[in-house]
Amino acid sequence: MTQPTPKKPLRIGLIGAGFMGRAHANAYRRAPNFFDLPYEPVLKAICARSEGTAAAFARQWGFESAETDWRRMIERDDIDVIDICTPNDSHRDIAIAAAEAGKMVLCEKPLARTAAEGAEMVAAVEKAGVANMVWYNYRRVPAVTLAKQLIDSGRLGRIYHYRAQFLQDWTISSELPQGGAGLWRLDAAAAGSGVTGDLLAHCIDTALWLNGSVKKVTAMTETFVKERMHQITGKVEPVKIDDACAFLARFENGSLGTFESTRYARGHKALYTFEINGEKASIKWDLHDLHRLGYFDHGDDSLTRGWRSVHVTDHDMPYMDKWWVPGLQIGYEHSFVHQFADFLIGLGSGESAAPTFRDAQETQEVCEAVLASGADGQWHDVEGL
Ligand code: SOE
Repeated sequence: MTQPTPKKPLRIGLIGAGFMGRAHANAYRRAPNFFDLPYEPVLKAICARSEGTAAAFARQWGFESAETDWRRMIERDDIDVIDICTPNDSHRDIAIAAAEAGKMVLCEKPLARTAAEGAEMVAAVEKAGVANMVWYNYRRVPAVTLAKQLIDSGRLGRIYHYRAQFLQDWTISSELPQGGAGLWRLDAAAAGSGVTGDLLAHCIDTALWLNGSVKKVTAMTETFVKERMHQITGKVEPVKIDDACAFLARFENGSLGTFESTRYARGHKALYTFEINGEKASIKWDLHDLHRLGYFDHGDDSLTRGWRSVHVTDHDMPYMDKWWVPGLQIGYEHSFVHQFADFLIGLGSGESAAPTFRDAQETQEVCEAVLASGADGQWHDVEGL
C-alpha cells in the first residue's frame, strides 16, 4: 500500500491569547482536517503577558509551549511563522523584529495604528523576503468570495455605487473605562483610532478588493463620550478615538462610495453589510446572514424578476466543497480557516496569500485620509504606497 507523502511542518508561534488568538488557533487546528494542504501546522508556542493565561491557552488549544515575552518567541529557532494577535500598538515592533529574524509574519487587522507604521512593516517583510499576510477574514466568507467572482466576471458591468456599514453598540455606556485588557480598542494610544481602524478597516479592505482603489475621501467623525477612566493610569483621561465615522469616497473606477461605522448603534452587535450597484446587476451581503448573497439581475425581464437570495452553500461555490453536504451553512470562524488554508496553499506555490502587508497598507492609507478629513472637514486624496 502506498503511504501518503509526509507534509512539511510549519511551526507556529502565536502572540496574543485574546478573542483573536482563539480565532486564529482554531483556524490552525481545523484547516488540515478539511483542506488538503502542503504544510502541517505545528502549534509550537503561545505567548501571553501572564504566565497563567499562556499556560491555560496552551493546554486548551494544544500548543507545545508557552512564553510570556514576545522577543523570546522571535529568538526561538524552532518557530517558522509569527502570528501577531496583540493590540495594535505592538504590531509594528513585533512584525519588524520577526521579519528581521527571517520568520514569516501573519498579523491581525488592522496592519498598524498609522500608515507610517504600516509602511515600515511593509518595508521590513519585503526586505527580508518573508511570506506575510493580514487577517482581513471577511474576504473568505464564501458569499463575499462569490461576490468577487461575479464582479470579476463582468456580471455587474460598470459599477456605480459601493455602500457599506459596520455597526456595533458596545461602547455606549460612559461608565466603560478605556485601555487595558479587553478595552484597548477605546484607547487611541493602543488602537491608533476608533471605529475607523477597527471596523471601517474591514469595510475598506473588502471594498478595495471588490471595487478597486479609492482616490479621495471626505469624512465626519465624532467622539460622543469625551472622557473615560483609563484602566492603566487609573485617571480620567480624554477619549481620543472616533466613536463614529461616516465618509464618502470616489473610487478610481468612477464609482461613488458611502461608508458608515459606529459603536453607538443601539441594538447592533456586528452589523456589517455592503451593497454594490452595477449597470447590469446589484449585489448585497449582510454578516448576520452570511451565507446568503442578494443578487438582482437587470437582464431578467420576466414577471418574476426581483432580488434573489442566493444560498451560498452548494459545492460549486467558493470553499463549500470542503465542508458538509450542500445546503448546510458554515459561520464566522470558517472565514479564518479559509484564510489560513489559503496561506498554506500560497506557501506551497511560493506566493503570499492576499491581503499581504502591502495590500493591507492601502487600507491604512484610506483610513489615514478618512481620519485627516474627519479632523479638518476637507476632501483628502489617498496617498499611494
Ligand atoms: C470589534 O468589536 C471587533 O471585534 C473587531 O475588532 C473585529 O475585527 C470584527 O470582526 C468584530 O468586531
